[in-house]
Amino acid sequence: MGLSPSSGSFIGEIVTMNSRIAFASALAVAVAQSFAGTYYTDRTAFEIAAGSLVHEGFDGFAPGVDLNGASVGNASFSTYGGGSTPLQVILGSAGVRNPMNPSSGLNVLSPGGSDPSAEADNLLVTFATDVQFAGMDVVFDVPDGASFTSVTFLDAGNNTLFTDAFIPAPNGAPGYQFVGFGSNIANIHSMKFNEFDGSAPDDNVAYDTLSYSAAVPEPATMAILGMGIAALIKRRKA
Ligand SMILES: [Ca+2]
Ligand SMILES: [Ca+2]
Ligand SMILES: [Ca+2]
Repeated sequence: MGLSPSSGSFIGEIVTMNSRIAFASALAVAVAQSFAGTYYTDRTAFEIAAGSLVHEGFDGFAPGVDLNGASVGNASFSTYGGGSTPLQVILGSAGVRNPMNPSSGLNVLSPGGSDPSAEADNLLVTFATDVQFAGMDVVFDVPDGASFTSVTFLDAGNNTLFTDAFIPAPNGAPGYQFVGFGSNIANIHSMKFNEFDGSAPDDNVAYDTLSYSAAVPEPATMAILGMGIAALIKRRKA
């Protein structure tokens, strides 16, 4: 192409158009990624990928405490859709029909407490500040390989990020199963467990050792931290 006075602006147009296309495709990628991530059924792999995590194992509460509607740190707990109440902290050894094996300490969180007839063990965990990684152990009182429990991870707009209609169920020891999700961005707002076996009498499930991403410092805090580090480097050089 010959270089005429107009060619410069023509190239300029192309550059502008290309950057517009690049911007548009970057947006498309961002949208696609907001619904992408990794599902984990192995706690070790989840913890390695997640890095800094907060854990809540319900072991600091006295057995009998009802956490329905309660907030603990960044997480709040409730039942939904006719789930059993109270959402009670119980000793794993007390169990429901059978003793349950906690994945941490002595306690688990049991919808319906130790009442064997309170079987709709639905749990909703909501985060005040959205997190990138969230997971929990589901504890079965009859670890016979039957699941009938789903888990769904949702964003703040109630869009499903990931769902597993039948989480893997343990068959024997340790009697609990980890499920977790690592999103590409910090957009996990809630984690819903639905225990839906209609047969009666039916298994009860409880929950233990919630793990979620620790708070990321705010940009302003990061800037202040950055300034502090810069000042330290300057001092060292002086
Ligand atoms: Ca525990
Ligand atoms: Ca049940
Ligand atoms: Ca129950």
